[in-house]
Amino acid sequence: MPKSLTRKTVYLSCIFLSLAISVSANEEEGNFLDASLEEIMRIPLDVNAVNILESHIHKKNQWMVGYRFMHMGMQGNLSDDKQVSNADVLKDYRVAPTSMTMEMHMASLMYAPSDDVTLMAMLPYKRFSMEHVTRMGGRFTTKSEGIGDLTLMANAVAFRTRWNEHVFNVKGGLSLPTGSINERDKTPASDDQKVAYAMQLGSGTVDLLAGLSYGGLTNDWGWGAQALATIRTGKNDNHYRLGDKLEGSIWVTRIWDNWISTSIRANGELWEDIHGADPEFNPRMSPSVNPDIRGGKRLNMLLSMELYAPEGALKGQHLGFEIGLPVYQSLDGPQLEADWIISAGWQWTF
Ligand SMILES: [Cu+2]
Repeated sequence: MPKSLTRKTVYLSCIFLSLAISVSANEEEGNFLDASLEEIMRIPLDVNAVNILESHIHKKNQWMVGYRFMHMGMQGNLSDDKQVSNADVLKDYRVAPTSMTMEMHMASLMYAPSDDVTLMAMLPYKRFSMEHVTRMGGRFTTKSEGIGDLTLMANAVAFRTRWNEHVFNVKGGLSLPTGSINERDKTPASDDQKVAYAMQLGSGTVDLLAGLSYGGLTNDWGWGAQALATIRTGKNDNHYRLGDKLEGSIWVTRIWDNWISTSIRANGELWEDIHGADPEFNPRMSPSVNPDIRGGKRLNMLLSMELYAPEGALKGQHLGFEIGLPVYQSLDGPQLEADWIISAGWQWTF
């Protein structure tokens, strides 16, 4: 036999063998032809699902439950892209925020009534801690924690290729004001002081969400882009409305095997100042309660890894890890600047 023919025979036997294995593995499901083809094509619609939650879709009648933990550290103040010292902040304000941590536990639930529509609900539990220094040199910390705003969203496929090598979807939804906007804590000025805008757990308003995602996929690579806008409506019970927000991401994923992928992602965020003001705040007390200097923009670079259980008892489970650093920020300030962000998540699709 010529060499090339031998090679072809070997290839063909390999393909046949793997087909046979996947067919026998999927025998119970009855739908073995679809399932085995799918495995060959490896159509992980949710290849980056843990780290970019809103972008993916599910197959008809699939459910997904998920949990994600996020931690963001902020230290020092920026005004535009320039650092501002505490002493400089204290020339204009009686209190300067010096650092802040934000932790979020996010529960998510997804269901696809059809191959073209995926519904999702997300509920965060947030915990904030902010350190301050006063003009007199005193230091104090304020904290808040609790349930944030409930998000309901639908992803609708606008365009897809047969094997989902390219999927383009549009999304819309609502954020409902289930999070408190009346969080309070002890400060040197009062035993019962409302905490800053950024430490309140919700927006207090009904917010509209609208966005687009595109995802592309081969056996070894994934890539995609997403844009998501948050449009706030009306004013909340405390007479203000948080600024509208626009977020965008682009990413490239290397699929190393059917159980592991790694990604690099650029994520841009743009958010406006607060409209109106909570009358309880004196905006000259601290920049964190001055509604006119809360806007900003930021570009983050993030590295992530996702692990999948393609079969066995853990089939359908995902784990994801992501670490990110801001590479550019420009803030209406003085405003605390982000230093780093990490997250870890789990998902189970069934
Ligand atoms: Cu999902």
